[in-house]
Amino acid sequence: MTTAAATSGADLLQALAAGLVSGSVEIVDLAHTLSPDFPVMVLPPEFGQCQPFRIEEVSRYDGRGPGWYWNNISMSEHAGTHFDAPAHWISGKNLPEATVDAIPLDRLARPAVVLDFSGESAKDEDFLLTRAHLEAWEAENGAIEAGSWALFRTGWSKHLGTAKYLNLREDGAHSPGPASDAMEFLVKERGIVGFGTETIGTDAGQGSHLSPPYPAHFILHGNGRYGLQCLDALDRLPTRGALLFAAPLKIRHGSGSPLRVFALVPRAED
Ligand code: 23J
Ligand code: MN
Repeated sequence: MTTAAATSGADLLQALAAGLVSGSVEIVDLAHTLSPDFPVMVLPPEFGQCQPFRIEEVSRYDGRGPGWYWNNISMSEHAGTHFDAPAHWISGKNLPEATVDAIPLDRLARPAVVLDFSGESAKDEDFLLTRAHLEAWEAENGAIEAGSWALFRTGWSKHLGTAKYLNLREDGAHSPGPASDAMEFLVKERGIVGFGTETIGTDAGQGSHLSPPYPAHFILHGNGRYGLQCLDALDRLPTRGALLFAAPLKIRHGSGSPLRVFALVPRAED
């Protein structure tokens, strides 16, 4: 067996293509379906609000267009399963290549490491992932590789369609997310390319009360890293070994975008 480093780009691509055709490499869809009833982030009323997905039929093989079907759509850049670029946050506003149209292409296909904290999140809806949790995780699973996506598995995607997804109460939303020491560790010491969550934001529902407020947004984007939110099917990914494709729309000066994010995984052995 040759190692990847000794294998030419042509051979690697040919092997991957063969795996896709034979089915030994499978594709897992990590995006939810965009629809007008997909929930969006709700901010305190003094702030501008993000608009949900809207769709309006232009014609459907009828008087408005006898031979064709098409729709007009509109939405927030942060509706549905979506990508956050560094310029989304004030901490990233002066960074180069900070908007979705300027993201270096090598970032669009990267390995993923799945951090499974679904058990903890089921017990505590405000579960905060800390550096200590990550160190314990690494002691069991090995170090998180530089250049990877860290995907925070909480089981939250199964709450979509219920009130528990946003879990809004008088005092705001309640959903799991990272503490600032976890984000500092992942970004500065592990060099992740980004952090992905099943919840409506990369931050905890109560993330505005942390220091800094919204630590995932502040630390990721202030360091030129990316966010993915409202991911689906993280329970179908291996802890390591998935190759994640996350290509946001090329919106001029865009802060983020809905996207069809998916992962290549080895077919489960039977
Ligand atoms: C704006 C303000 C606060 C947050 C967010 C957006 C998001 O989570 C988002 O979708 O990026 S927390
Ligand atoms: Mn967002």
